[in-house]
Formats: sequence, structure tokens, C-alpha cells
Amino acid sequence: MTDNTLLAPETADATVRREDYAPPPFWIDDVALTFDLDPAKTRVLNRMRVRRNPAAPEQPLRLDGEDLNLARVLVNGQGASFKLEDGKLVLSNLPEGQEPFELEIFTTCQPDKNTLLSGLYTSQGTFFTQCEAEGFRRITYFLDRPDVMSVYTVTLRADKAAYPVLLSNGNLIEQGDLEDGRHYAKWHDPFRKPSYLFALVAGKLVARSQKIIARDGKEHLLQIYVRPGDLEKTEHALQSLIAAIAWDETRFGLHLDLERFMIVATSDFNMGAMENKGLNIFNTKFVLASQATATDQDFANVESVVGHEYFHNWTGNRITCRDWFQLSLKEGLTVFRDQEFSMDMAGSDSARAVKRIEDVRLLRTVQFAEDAGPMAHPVRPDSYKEINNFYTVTIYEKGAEVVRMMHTLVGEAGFRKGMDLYFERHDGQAVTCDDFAQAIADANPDSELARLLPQFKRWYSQAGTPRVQATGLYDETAQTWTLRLTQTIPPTPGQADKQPMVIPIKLGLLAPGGQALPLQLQGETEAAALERTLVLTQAEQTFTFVNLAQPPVPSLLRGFSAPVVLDQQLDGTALEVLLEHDSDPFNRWEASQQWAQRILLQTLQADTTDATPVPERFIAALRKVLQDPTLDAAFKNLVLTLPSESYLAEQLECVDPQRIHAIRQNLQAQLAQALQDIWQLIWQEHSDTGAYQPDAFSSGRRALAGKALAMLTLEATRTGDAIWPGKAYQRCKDASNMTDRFNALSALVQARHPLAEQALARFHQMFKGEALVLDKWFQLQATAPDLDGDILPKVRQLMQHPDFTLKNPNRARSLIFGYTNANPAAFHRTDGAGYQFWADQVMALDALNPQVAARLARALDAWRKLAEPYKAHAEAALQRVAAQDKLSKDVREIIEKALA
Ligand code: 0A1
Ligand code: ZN
Repeated sequence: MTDNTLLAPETADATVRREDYAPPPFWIDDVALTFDLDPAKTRVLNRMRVRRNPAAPEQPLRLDGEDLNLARVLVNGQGASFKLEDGKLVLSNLPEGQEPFELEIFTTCQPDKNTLLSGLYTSQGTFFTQCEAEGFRRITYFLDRPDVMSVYTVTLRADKAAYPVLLSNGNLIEQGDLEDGRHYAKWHDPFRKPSYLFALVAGKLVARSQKIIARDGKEHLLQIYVRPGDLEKTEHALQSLIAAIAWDETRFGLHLDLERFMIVATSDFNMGAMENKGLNIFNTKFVLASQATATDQDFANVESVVGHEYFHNWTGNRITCRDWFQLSLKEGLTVFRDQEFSMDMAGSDSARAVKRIEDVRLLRTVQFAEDAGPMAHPVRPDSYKEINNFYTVTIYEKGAEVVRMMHTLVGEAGFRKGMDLYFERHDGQAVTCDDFAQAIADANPDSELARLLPQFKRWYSQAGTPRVQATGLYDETAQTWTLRLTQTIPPTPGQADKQPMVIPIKLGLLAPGGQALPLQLQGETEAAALERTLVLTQAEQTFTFVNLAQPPVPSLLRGFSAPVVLDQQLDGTALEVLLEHDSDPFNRWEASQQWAQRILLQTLQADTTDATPVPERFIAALRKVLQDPTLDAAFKNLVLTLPSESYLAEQLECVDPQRIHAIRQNLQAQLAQALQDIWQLIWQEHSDTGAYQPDAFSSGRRALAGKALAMLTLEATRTGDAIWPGKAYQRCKDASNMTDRFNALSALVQARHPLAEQALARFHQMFKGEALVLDKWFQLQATAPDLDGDILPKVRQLMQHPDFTLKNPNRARSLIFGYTNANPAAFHRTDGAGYQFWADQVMALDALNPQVAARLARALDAWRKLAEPYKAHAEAALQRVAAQDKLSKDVREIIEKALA
């Protein structure tokens, strides 16, 4: 048999539109795949049972394919007439009528040449697949779209010594030896699934296995597969999986539907992890965790990502997306579920609030920026050129907020009823965001959601972050307080005019002394409660509260009840009351952030470059928080964390990143100095966290101790005192866990203390063989504060380090993205050299891995808001990338939007 290598012609960068959706002309009911695995040339035999879709107009069968070598096509065992058009395999003269026919396609591909990490590839001698969103077409010709669902039977054949473990979705039904030292395994997945959920893994792996008996009394085998040296780092992932299974049973009545559930870790992965049916494939970053190598944050991330992928089994796999515009149907809902899971795992109310604050911080720093930039898109986009560019914080995090608002509007029990109805109606189907919202509303016919559903769904169709302005007016004679709320939604690309949204605003009112006040609206006969949710639906609305003997302090948008920017001009006194007394921990934290932001923005807007002294009152209020014995350490740590530079940039029309950095650093330094005595006390009380446990409470203590050490090291570096830097250095040497060790190292690096170099060298020496720790080492250096432009040369130098490679996404992200995305003052240089570096790296990465390159390309999204000379340099760098004619469509889409 000869390989008939047919190269796909350059595919046009066509825009895909949601309104063009049409059902597939054919269904593929069964797929039998046989792989002869060889890194240089893998043979794939694909036997499908195909039938016409009676509901679709008659058309030829056009199968997607990419980078495949086609050897043979048979229809019902006979040679078939076919052609290749734009990379697609087009078959005509197919059997007439509704009868299924057998289509057999034989292709080969080259996994070891696959640097895209999409389709079938090798990583450190092991085969992996990544098929979401459109990677399956790189494995075989197929209708590679999520509404085509099939039952898969997969036979893997490979050399037994090199690939002792052969895995695919579902259940292992057969295995055995073949000639020439080869062996095989046959897997059958009883559930119909779209091609993006297909997976295989083959290599030298070991597993941590555990059998569990689920609520239904059935036994399930859970396995975490890793490379041999990593086995002892899998305990936390396994425990997280067990916890996730139990949680989904309790909270949503959803059980594990497979006899076997496997997680496999790979160090070469474009994203976090992938929910392939029964065979999740994970970035090692979200599986491996040990006290010695992982921080508390890493432990928490493992729990949340293991949960996320597991929860996809129902929200994503059992019910999947009709088309990729519906991506948030599975992602927004699954993020909502993993957030709730992490909160429930965290335990106390305070720990729940801490998780909520962290989630909101991410949303506000990253998603709000996306919504305000050239890539702004609705939670359900209308068009795309490259779907991989739409795995965004808008689809994930804003999508989760939309689900959370539904949850708020129908209540916890109502939401559960809605989920039950969603599964009852749509299990086994590929559906839309409309179907989901309809199910939640239909299960709660008397809810505000049901009443407002068409308007509520604007959250799916309108991009941009709504801005809610709140003003309060107290009437002493009438003893009333009138809250006026207005909403505006800024224009976004392709959407000039917006309609008002449904915005749930959870609120409470506080007396000046801090007591919660009963909430009675005009016209109501009695006070309802101390907290309630107003639903804003108009561009402007007023709500009058009665029986108020004094002007109240409003606590609005509690728990961040809607993803909006809230504009309210509270004075220092009101912020102080909220920070000290609000029963809602989120708004307590928010008061500290509002206050800090106000101080920072005032300084930024002042003409002077002098450092304004921080108001005593602010320092005093923070001191009170730090001394409050009733507050958890994790919460204190968040209160003492200033708004990020990128969040501050969001608040400005014209951005000078260096100035923002300088002013924020200055406030930080003042907090270090003015609260030095407290930081010392905190260090004394929190630095010994005892035997290591990654739970929320002990993590919070370590985080606060780390903050104290950072503050003390910063202050000591300024004054020339040697004690605290010495303690930090010591802790780098002998900490008993990575959190404490890394916090100490980071204290030295962030203070740019002379001991940092030595500490970094030691750290590298200690963790030479630990890839994930080396990522931290690279990233920390890329994010160090810039001194006279020294970070860019450092980053260039680190790219020459023997441990650096652009080919590994984690490594590239830690150093390069660390610099371009997490170190604004070092990246935005007045000479534009940071942007030139960025352009070089975007192009270098694009040749290897367009998905990763396109992520990097987004680092200049906000270039139009930059002050000069940054802006001109940024534009030149963007133009230089745009002028390349060999760009991937991934990068091209991002750059074109940025320049549009
Ligand atoms: N569905 C996965 C994310 C994911 C998306 C695309 C990938 O490759 C391009 C890989 C993973 C999740 O939400 O976890
Ligand atoms: Zn997901």
C-alpha cells in the first residue's frame, strides 16, 4: 500500500457564524478505530457506520481532516469516489436512502512531528491526544463537530516494552499480546459522544488506583496515571477526585456513570486539563502536588481542576454543546459548579468568602479587561475565525457569573430543580444555552427568572461590562432613603447599542454604628429582612426604603451578585463602617479595595509625581483588620492585597503602566513601613504553621505569614536592615514546604534584595529535576520589579538557560508570559523593546504552536489605551506581526482584531 500524501491547500481564514448553523447532513452512529501506534508514522483505520440525516437537505458527505495522509477510502467494502477539497474529504455517489452504510478510511499521521499539541502527539515518549475543539480531524477524517455523537470502539496496538499502558475512553474489553513484541488493548465506550471527547494515551506510565463504592452500591475504579517518578505526588488529586464524586452526588444527585474513571498527566499540554469521557488528560501542573514541590495555591488548583473536569462528565459530556458558539453552556456551568465545590470544600463561611473574593478578583482583572478590549465578545459569541481563541475568561468566568445570577434569582433549591429538569430533558443530547436557561426558568415558573427570561438572556448576547451607578438620597422628614440605580453598557466591537440587562443587586443597609437595618420598601407593610435582592431591569430605577431614622450606609452588590462595575461615591466614613461591620465578608473586603483604589487613583490623577502620604485613617482601619482576632488570616491577607496594576489600568482612559506601578509600589512601601510593628507580630504568630496540611485555614495562615515576611523584607531593604532579609534567606533554605519556601524566596526577589541571587541559585540547585518547580523559578524572575530596565535582558538571558525551551507550553508561559502579562512596568518600556521582544516571541511560537502563540498575542490587547510613547511602539510591533504572511489563523485573528 502506498501512502498518498495529499497536502491540504491553505484554508481561507473564513469567519464562522452562529446564524449559519445547520444540522449535519449525515450521522455517524458507530466508530471503530484501530491504531498502530508509531511515533514517526501512526496508522489509523477508521470504520464508521454512517447514515443520512433525514432532517437535512441532501448533500455530499464532507469530512474534516488536517495534516493527514490518506491511503484508502471504502464504502461498504468497495472503492469509493472521493476528492479532497480545502483539506476536506468529499464523498459523493453514496448509497441512496436512509440505510446505514459502512465507510472505511485508512490514514497515517506523524505524532512526533506534531508540535501543535492538538490531535495525536508524543510527549516524553508517551502518546497523548487533545481533540477539543477541532483536533480529532488531525487523527482521522470525520464530521468533527459536537452535534455528531457516536459510540466508539478503539483498538490500540503498540510495542509492549515502549508502551506498556494502552488507554482509551470507556471500558477495557480485551487485551493481549501480538507478534514482534507488540500488544493490543480494546476499549469500548458505551456512551455516545462527540469526537472532541475522544482520547487515547499510550506509554510507560504508572497509576495510583482506588476502588470506591458509590451511593448506588456500584464499584468504580479510579486511577491517576503519571510518569514513574511522580507517583507519590498523586495522592491529593485522587482525594480530590473522590471528594468531587461525592459532592456531585450530594449537591446535584449526579452519579459516576462509568465503571472506570482515569486521569492521566502530561507535561506538554496547551491548557489546564481536558474532560475526555472516562479518560481525563491533565497538564501535570493540575495533578501533581506534594508538600515539597507544590504551594497551597497549587493544591487548591488541583482540587478545583480535578473537580471541574469530573463535573464535565454531566455538564459537557452527558449533555454537550450543539455547536461551539454554545461553549459556555458547558464551561460557564462547569466553572460555576467547580467554584461551588471549592467553596463547599473550604468549609467555614469565611473560607467560602475568601474563595469568592479570589474568583471575583480574577473576573475583574482579566475578564473585565477582555470585555473592554478588541476581543470583547458575548458569553455566546456570534462569530469566530479560530474557535481555540474563544476559550476565554468571558466564556468561562463571565459564563459562570451568568449561571450564578440564575442561581441567585431562583434560589438554591430552585436551581437544583432546574438542573434536574435540564438533565431530564436533554440527557444524551447536544443543546444550546437557550435550552439551559429555559430549563432553569421552566422549573421555577414563579421566579423572577421565568418572568424576565428573554431580557435575562441578553447576558448571553450582549458583550461589555455593565456599569451601574448608585446614588442614595436621605429624606430626614419622611425618614426614607431612596436608592437610584442606573445602568449603561459600553459599546463593544460589532455591538454599538445595548439594551438594559437584568441585574440582581443583593444588598443590606447599615446604621452608622454598623448594625444591620431592616429593609422595608415603600408600599410594603412590613420589613422583609436584613438582606434582599433588588432586580434592576431598566436603564434607571429608584427604590425607596422607609422607616430609617438616620441616613444608612448602603452595602450594595453583596457577594458580587452581578458581574458589573458598581460606581458609588462612598466617603471614608462609610467605607470604614463597611470594612469594620458589614455582615457580608465580600463587601467588607470590597470596602478596603475601594478605599485603596481611591487613594491610588487620586495620586495617579494628580499632576505631581511626588508620593502622596497615605491617609492615617486608612492605615488605622487596616491595622484594625490585622488585629481583629475574629477574622481569618486568609481574609486579612486579601484585605491587605492592593488592587492589581492591571485592574487599576482598567479604571483609566489613558494608561501609563510605569506610573501605575510606581504609585502602587509606593503605597505598598508605606503599608510596610507604617504597619511594621503589626507585621512583626503577625510573623511571630503565624510563621510556624505546624505539620503541613493544605486546607483553607492553614493555607490562609501561611499566606498571611508570607505577606508579613514580604512586607518586613521590603521595609528592611529600604532601610538597610539585615535581619528580615536574613530570615527570609534562612527560610528559603530550611522551610518544610514549598509555600513557605517560595514565599520567602519571593520576598527577597520582590524586594530586589542582594540576597535574592544567591537564594535563586540555591533554589535552582535544589529543584533541578522538578519541572513544575523550575517553572516557578523562571516565572518569579520574569515578574521581579524592574530596576533601570534590567528585567528584559534578564528574560533574554534566561531564554538561553539550558532548562528553557519554547516547545513546552508551561515553560514558555512561565518565562515569557510572566514577563509580558504579569510584569507591566517591565514590559511597557519607553523604548518599546518589550514589545519588540513580544513580537519576536509571538512569531517564534507561532511556528511551533499557534494556540499558545495566540494567547501571547493577546498581551497587547489594550494597546490603544496606552499613553505615548508606549502606544506608538506597541502599534509598530503589532504591525510587524501583521505584516508576516505565514501567520496561523489563530494569531492572525487576534492581531487583526487588535488593529481593527
Ligand atoms: N474543556 C477543557 C479545556 C480545554 C479546551 C481546549 C483544549 O485544547 C485546545 C484543551 C482543554 C476544560 O474546560 O477544562
Ligand atoms: Zn471546562
